[in-house]
Amino acid sequence: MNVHIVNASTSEAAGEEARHVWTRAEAQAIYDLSFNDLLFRAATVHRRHFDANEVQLSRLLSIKTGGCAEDCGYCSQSAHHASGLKASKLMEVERVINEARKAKAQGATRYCMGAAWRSPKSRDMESVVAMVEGVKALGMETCMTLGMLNDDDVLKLKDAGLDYYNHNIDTSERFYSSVIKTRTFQDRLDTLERVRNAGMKVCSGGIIGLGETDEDRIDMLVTLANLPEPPESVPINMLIAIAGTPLEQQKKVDPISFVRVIALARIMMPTSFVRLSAGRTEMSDEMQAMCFFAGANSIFCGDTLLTADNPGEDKDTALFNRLGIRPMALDVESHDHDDHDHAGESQEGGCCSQDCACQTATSGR
Ligand code: SAM
Ligand code: DTB
Ligand code: SF4
Repeated sequence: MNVHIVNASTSEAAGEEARHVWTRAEAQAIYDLSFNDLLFRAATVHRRHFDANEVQLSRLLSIKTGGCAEDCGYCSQSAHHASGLKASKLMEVERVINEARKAKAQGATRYCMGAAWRSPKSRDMESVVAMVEGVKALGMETCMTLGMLNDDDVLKLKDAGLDYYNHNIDTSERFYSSVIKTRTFQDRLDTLERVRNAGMKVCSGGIIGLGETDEDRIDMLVTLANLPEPPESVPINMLIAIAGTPLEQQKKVDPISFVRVIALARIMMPTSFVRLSAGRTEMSDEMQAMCFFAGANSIFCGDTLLTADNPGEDKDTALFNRLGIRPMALDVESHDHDDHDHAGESQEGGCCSQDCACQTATSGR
């Protein structure tokens, strides 16, 4: 097996360990481990960097719904598909801030605002900037997903104080054009590079269940993990098969394979938040529990994603109580996770000390 180590300049500057560059063969070998070995390894990595009993809560809002010029095969909001969704204009700034206030009261620490655009128009940027500023003033982290950005857009968002920009690569480069024809995989990477160069945090992941192979799933994670800096946030969505879209008849994802993807993401991007994103209404409590064990440590809370259903507060509270999981507080989330070295891999899943939350977490039952 070929193992390449690079000294990424940012790591050198910070005096950190050299960054590992993943090969497909290495990633595939981990993905193919016996399920128990894979989960044990992923959980061990997870505990090194995070409290394994805490999950970060993000809340989504569609600030501009439907009528999108792009043809993403999975999306209810594309004007190319007959999903029956009614298109709406950009939401008023005050309404967005009020919705964010409610989300904060329900425990969300990050507010993610999404627009069904190929890219924002310059006339929209004033409102978008006001939304970022207003939500930040509530003391929440901000995230936006507006499609492709130019240099001017990224500067405006950065100046407004935007914390994260979400822009998913969705699948492997090879499979990308089978799902989306109106833009390229490289277009996505170009926007991610602009966001990163402007100094914002990157949120980028993909969708499982588009008809891709295991190799496509692994290649998607290799691309993300090998970015000059890996995304701080990695959403893994399970396809919500929406009537009227080309993917409405896709067969359901095998839960065990889905958990394998989460585990591999955790192992390859140890300090990133791995978000168990779309598709949770179709997942059993047991499947979600396995995802959390494998290293997922963020979810979208609330009863709606952008246009599709999400489990909602009552179900998630019950799930967290069954599992003894706590919502992550904002200050914990933003601390440097490398400093809190939970169980070292050599300790084979044990924990750092008796006082650590890994030892003291109580069941919510
Ligand atoms: N228009 C922007 C863009 O494409 O970047 C932002 C919104 S878009 C809805 C954000 C992401 O949601 C997509 O990249 C995709 O990964 C995910 N998504 C959209 N529809 C989905 C579906 N039906 N099932 C699962 N994930 C979905
Ligand atoms: C992401 O990866 N998933 C979220 C967020 N980023 C923007 C969106 C999920 C959308 C699910 C389908 C819908 O609600 O329309
Ligand atoms: Fe438009 Fe985003 Fe939906 Fe693609 S995923 S059709 S870009 S809203």
